[in-house]
Amino acid sequence: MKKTIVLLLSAMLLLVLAACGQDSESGSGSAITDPEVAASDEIVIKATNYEFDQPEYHVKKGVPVRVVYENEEGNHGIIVPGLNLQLDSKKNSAVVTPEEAGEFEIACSVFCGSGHSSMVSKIIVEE
Ligand SMILES: [Cu+2]
Repeated sequence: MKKTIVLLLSAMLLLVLAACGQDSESGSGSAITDPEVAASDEIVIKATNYEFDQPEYHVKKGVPVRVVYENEEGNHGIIVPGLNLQLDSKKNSAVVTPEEAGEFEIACSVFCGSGHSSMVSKIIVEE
């Protein structure tokens, strides 16, 4: 019973965090995600328990970039709502062409345990 309550509280906290994260970017989808586009750049995002390997990842506006996700420890995934991007250990790469400069939050897309809500990073799109 106690476990259920903790889980519920965590889920609620997550929703609150997700809601907060969204007002920094107006709407979703300032990027084109297309696996057929040839990427001219690449970033690799690695996840362990419970963090990503870098606090931020830099890409360039208008330049197709292949985003590769690597699960190094535990079971995680990434979701970047502002760039229409979601990857995990099954679908682990996509080509994204960011159309707007700015900061886009990365969160873990898998409820992985006690450190889940602290798994955040960002993709910075430069002009
Ligand atoms: Cu995680």
